[in-house]
Amino acid sequence: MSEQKRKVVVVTGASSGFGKATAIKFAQQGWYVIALARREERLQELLQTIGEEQCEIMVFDVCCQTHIDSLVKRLKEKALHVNLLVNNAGLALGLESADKASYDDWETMVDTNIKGLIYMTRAILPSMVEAKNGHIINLGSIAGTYAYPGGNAYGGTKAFVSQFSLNLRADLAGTGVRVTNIEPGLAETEFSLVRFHGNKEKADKVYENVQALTAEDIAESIFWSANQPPHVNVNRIELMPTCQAFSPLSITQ
Ligand code: NDP
Ligand code: 8X3
Repeated sequence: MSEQKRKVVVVTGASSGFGKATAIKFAQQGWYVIALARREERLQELLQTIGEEQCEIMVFDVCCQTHIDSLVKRLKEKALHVNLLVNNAGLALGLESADKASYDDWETMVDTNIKGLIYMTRAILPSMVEAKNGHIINLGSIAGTYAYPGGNAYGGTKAFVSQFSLNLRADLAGTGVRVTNIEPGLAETEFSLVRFHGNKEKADKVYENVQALTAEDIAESIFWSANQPPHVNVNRIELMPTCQAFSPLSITQ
């Protein structure tokens, strides 16, 4: 069977968490997976798990235009049409209040969560529009809707993802290309380990004694969105663990 007889999904940030679970889920369901991330060892492990028949990997930084260009070149050379792009790579760094936050952390979040996501989208979209077939699924967050102390720039990047997703819908009306924003709440992945710059004790505390969402829960919602009939566009899915809810608005004197 030629690769294109199977649907093709590109997953950014496939080396852990949601991206890894999504790559596995789609491969199990017969899709051909192109898995991208910076950590090669993790990608090799994923390749072993899924199998080379079903998956290819690429060491890839969404902030690097050369990497994006070489992906597009590789797709063209292999005559692969991308049916689905999952813009999942992203991160939160730090939880300090805005007056104490690190400039470097803010810059990395903007570069990855915003610029990486829009440049990936820009690179893949023309082939989808031409084929009148495609789907962009972005990973937003509840942090893009609900503010919390220390969320500052991270929440801002995810609000961008939410609005960018809606604006893509406006541009793509009539093309057959679909756009979905998945907006999860607390989910146990490497997210907190990254947010706290590798402090495992601090990261583990976030998930202590609570039943957070799992990476597989999110992969399931991505898979469900992608498998609606072509006339159905899921604009957004917001999901939280049952243990999480909204805090009251604060009033200080
Ligand atoms: P993880 O830290 O487990 O996974 C993040 C993935 O992104 C890793 O595979 C990492 O791979 C990749 N990544 C980070 N920076 C880059 C980059 N510059 N280029 C390519 N890949 C990159 O976290 P999650 O799975 O939880 O997060 C996935 C997405 O979901 C993020 O966008 C996050 O903001 C969002 N999210 C997470 C929530 C949570 O509570 N966990 C809730 C809501 C949204 P590598 O380091 O190998 O490059
Ligand atoms: C991650 C969810 O609530 O930790 O995007 O910001 S939260």
